[in-house]
Amino acid sequence: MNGDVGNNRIIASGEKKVAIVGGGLVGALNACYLARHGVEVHLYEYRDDIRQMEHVAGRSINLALSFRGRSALARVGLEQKVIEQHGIPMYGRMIHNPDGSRRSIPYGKADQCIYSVGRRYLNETMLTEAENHPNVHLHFHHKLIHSDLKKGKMVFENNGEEVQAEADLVLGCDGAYSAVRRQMMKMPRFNYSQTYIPHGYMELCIPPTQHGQFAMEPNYLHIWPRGQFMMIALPNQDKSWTVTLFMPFDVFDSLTNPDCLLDFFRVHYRDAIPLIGEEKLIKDFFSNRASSLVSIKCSPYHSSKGLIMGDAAHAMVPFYGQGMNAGFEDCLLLDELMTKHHMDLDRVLPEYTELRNPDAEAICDLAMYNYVEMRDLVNSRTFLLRKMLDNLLHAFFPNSWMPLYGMVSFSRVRYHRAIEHKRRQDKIVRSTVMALVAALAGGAAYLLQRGDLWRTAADTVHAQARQALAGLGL
Ligand code: FAD
Ligand code: EGU
Repeated sequence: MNGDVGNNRIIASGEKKVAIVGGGLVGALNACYLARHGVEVHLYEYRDDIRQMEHVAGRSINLALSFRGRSALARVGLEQKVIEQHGIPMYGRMIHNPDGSRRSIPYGKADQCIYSVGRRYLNETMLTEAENHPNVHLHFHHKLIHSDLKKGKMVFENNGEEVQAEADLVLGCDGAYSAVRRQMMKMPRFNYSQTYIPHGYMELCIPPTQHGQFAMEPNYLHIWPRGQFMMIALPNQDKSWTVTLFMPFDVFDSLTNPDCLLDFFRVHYRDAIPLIGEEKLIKDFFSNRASSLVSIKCSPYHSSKGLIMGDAAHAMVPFYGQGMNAGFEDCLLLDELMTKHHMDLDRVLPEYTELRNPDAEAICDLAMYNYVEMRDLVNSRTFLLRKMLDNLLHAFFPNSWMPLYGMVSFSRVRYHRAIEHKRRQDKIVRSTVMALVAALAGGAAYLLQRGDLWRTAADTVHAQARQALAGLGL
């Protein structure tokens, strides 16, 4: 039907029953995967069936889908459908400067891109695909309230009534505030940490123009980097833009009336005002509330009959556009291990934790690091310079030099390996520059033929080079 790998392998697995808690992005994809293993799949979702809803409240309307997420969709035959029918390619970033000037920086070679996809569309597509399998059963309005992850027992609340269920495996795909994880936290030796950052986010909208067109160049991820504040815009299928404003909660709180808000936008996001429209900006801003951003690490991800995946296991700040992509890659890994161990959960689950934990924690760290970096960025020029330097080196050494964002968004290099690779590259740049500087200083010293001057000169240049490198974020 579609050009994906989509091999319909069915592995006989007896009467095995898998319960998926949460029918969001990761839960829905997991249902597609497990359906192919021939197990009896029951997916329990707290909300209504989004396919039957007119408006869906909640988080980010669109997301950046990159290589990892695409790879995971491909294996259940959904990649082409998603990117061709509902993906808007973004070939680079478009940086908006405070003075209104713009500059684009490509992601790589001409065809390299990430896709802006609607959360709702993605979720619906995966639920429908899952439901096509006779062994998949979807249960909406089911909120997990109790669970026993040793026995595989669950209690749901369904329209005010309690419903009991039992399964051989309970997959917690219930997001950052996971009820399954809450149960795991009662286990001995379960590690957990969470961090709320001072920034919150609010989604605004740039509507289509009068002629029904995109109000900005559509095939870019638009960024307004402003140090303490930042705004990002991703294109929607209906030619509107979802704009996400990131700033500290106290700044959100300080914008108490329309005049404050407009003054703030005139200083920081002047070019966005006519795009959003003054009236709409005021209306949307004051009818919305800023949401918080949390980063969560924990381990292990499994108990005897339970496993947490996606945000439930590794919620991260969104500054790498990887939360969903990492969650989709989780599904890919589980599928690989299920195949490798013929569904033997006693082997699959511990190996899943062992393999996935270092990578999940690595991407949480990378996303947090990027947050700090974006926040402390003095201006967009620094950002630009860094990306150009990275791209330049990549152009010269395409096989060995890969910028970090490339490893993260355009490869399936394990996240923890990407960090190691980045450290090695940084070291190389540093020592190369240092060597150059030392050679220059040495040359100068030779010409001056003054040993004592050489020391001072070399030290000064060395210190300056260090500073310059630090300024570049290397
Ligand atoms: P969720 O999508 O949160 O789904 C969890 C589901 O579980 C929900 O449907 C919920 O109703 C259900 N549920 C919860 N509790 C229960 C219960 N007790 N019983 C039954 N059901 C329950 N990622 C990217 O890859 N690219 C991006 O560009 C990107 N941008 C982002 C921008 C922002 C502002 C934010 C906040 C996040 C962004 N992300 C992005 C991250 C992405 O949204 C998440 O990583 C992704 O949604 C995680 O999917 P999930 O299925 O694990 O959790
Ligand atoms: C943040 C919020 C640009 C969607 C990181 C880039 C993001 C997204 C970047 C959000 C940025 C930041 C990268 C991608 C992506 C960039 C990336 C961030 C999608 C380093 C809807 N980030 N995001 N990096 O390179 O690798 O374009 O809300 F502004 S996609 Cl913060 Cl590639």
